[in-house]
Amino acid sequence: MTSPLAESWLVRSAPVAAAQAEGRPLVALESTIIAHGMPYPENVRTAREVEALIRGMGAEPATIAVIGGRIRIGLSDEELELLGRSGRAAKVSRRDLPAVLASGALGATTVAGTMICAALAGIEVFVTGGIGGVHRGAQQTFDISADLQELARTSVAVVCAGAKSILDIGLTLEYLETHGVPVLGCGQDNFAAFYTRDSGHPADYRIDDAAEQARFIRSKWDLGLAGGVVISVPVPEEAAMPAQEIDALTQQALDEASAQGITGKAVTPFVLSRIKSLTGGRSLATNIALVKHNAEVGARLAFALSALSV
Ligand code: PSU
Ligand code: MN
Repeated sequence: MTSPLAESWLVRSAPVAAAQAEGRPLVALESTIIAHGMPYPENVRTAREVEALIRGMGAEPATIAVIGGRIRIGLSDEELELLGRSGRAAKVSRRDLPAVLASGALGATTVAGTMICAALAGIEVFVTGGIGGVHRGAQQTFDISADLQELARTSVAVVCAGAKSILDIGLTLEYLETHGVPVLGCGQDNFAAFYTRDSGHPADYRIDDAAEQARFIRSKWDLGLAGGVVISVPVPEEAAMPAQEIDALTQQALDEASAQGITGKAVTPFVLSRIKSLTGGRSLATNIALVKHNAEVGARLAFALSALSV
């Protein structure tokens, strides 16, 4: 149960409030992917299409952001436009949430930030593109996404296309194992690598069936084993990028980032946008396709989880 104090910082949209009152399944969506993950106007169009897809499957989408000093659960089309177009939304992870609430600034929530807000709002399933992870060279830089620590502590199921190969995927999986975060492969044995289907590393368990995924997740939480579950869904075959090409371009983008002195939370958005230019926009098409596919998997999981609750 969310405390009344926490509840006072949340504002649900009318459709989200109605869905929760009726006990219909909900799917949380992040806003950093809109504000920092994709260029305008494709970002806003994709956000709307993903919401429509979830609605079309009978679940309710809840895109999460911080606007006007409140955590907003469910956004209007105008608010999606504001986030996607303004270029001034702060990137909000666990550390940053109190800052944007206090200042009233516009905030786009990351995977970590969205997990926190979804859990506060009572939403169990969250769909995104890729999770953050342990960056290459983290042995020197200590750059490990706060998403991983959030997965360790906050009980939300995160449906994603794995993690980008801009990260050290092997170390990312090691970190998750240490913190007791299970990684489920959906549709294949291996963990997915965002633009490509196969990271070369096995997921912990392969579960294709939504009802079994739901039983897995429910048993974890029923036992009091707090923390997230990663559901890794590979990008659809026809939308995947050639692995060699993406590896080379990723290395180039990372080298440029380090040559330009780009560090900290600016690294991921910089690399994403460089890869997009270097691929002439093809990586963006891949990104859009995988998010939409994840939305379908997430909506099915939300139904399966809510079927277990009754
Ligand atoms: N990976 C993507 N697209 C994204 C992100 C990650 O493929 O837009 C965003 C997510 O919001 C994620 C954040 O939570 O980047 C991780 O940033 P960092 O590496 O700074 O923790
Ligand atoms: Mn980082």
